[in-house]
Amino acid sequence: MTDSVDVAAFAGIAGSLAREVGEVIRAKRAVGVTVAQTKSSLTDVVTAADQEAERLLAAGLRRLRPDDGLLGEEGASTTGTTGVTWVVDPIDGTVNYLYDLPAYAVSVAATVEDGGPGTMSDGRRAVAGAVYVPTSGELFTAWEGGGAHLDGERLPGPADTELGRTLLATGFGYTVERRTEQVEVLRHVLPRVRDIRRMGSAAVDLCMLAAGRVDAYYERGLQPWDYAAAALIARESGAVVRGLGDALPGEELLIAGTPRISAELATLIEEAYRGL
Ligand code: LIP
Repeated sequence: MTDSVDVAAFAGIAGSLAREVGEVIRAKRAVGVTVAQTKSSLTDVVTAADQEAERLLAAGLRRLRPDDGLLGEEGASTTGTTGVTWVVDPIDGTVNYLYDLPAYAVSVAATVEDGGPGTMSDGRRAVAGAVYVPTSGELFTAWEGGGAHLDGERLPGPADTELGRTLLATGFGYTVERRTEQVEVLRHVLPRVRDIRRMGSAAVDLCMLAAGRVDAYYERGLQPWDYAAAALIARESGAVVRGLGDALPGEELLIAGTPRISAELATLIEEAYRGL
C-alpha cells in the first residue's frame, strides 16, 4: 500500500495541519475554555475547542486529500477510496487543556490497513504522523522508514537503562472500574522503577519517549486517535511498541521502550494482571 503513497509528503500534511490547528486551540485557551459535553464519565470531557479543532482538521484534510478516509475522536468518520485513513485527535490531553496545564497536543496520522509491520490492535498502522504541542511549540513528526524528528532534528529514542532506573510514563482511564484496576497494576510496578510520570496525554507521553525524556511508557484503554501518530513517532525513534505476549499494541495495552525494557515491563505488567 505504502509503495503507492508519498509518506514523507503525508508527514508534511500532518505537521502543517497539526501546527495550524494547535495554534488555534492555544489562542482559544488564552481567552477561556468551556466543557461542551461529557463522554464515558463525568470526568471524560469535550470542550468546544475540541469540536472546533476537529472541524478544522477535517476541512483541511478534505481540501488536501479529498478521497481519503477520516476518523476523529469527536465523531468525524468518513470512508475513503484510497486505502488511506487519517486518524486525528484534535486535543489529546483534553483535561490538561481544560485546566490550562501544558501537556496537550494535536495528533494527526495517515494510516493504512494492510497488516504490515506496526499494525495496531485496531487494524490500522500509521505510515506518517505528527504531534504538535502548542504550549512548547514542538512539532514531532515521523514517516515510515524516515525516522522521527522534532522540529526537523532527528530524535534519539529511549535510553536503554535497567528497570530500577526507568522513568516510566503512564496514564489512567476515566471510569472507576478501569482506574481501580490500574491502581493495582501501578502498585505492582511503581516499586520496581525509578519513578512514574502521569502527564495526561498519550501522544505527549510517546513523543517524550521518542525524545528520550522518559525511558518507557505503558497504558491500557487508549483509543486509535490517542496513539496513531505518536506510536509511529516512537517506533521511528527506535523504540519497540508492543502489547502483552503476542497481542498487537492498542486499547488492551500499549507498552513502549527499548527492546529490553519493554520486555521486562511486559513481564511485570502480566504478573500484576495475573494477581488481580
Ligand atoms: C487522554 C489520553 C491519556 C489518558 C487520558 C485520556 P484524551 O486522552 O491521551 O493518555 O491517560 O485518560 O484518555 O481524552 O485527552 O483525548
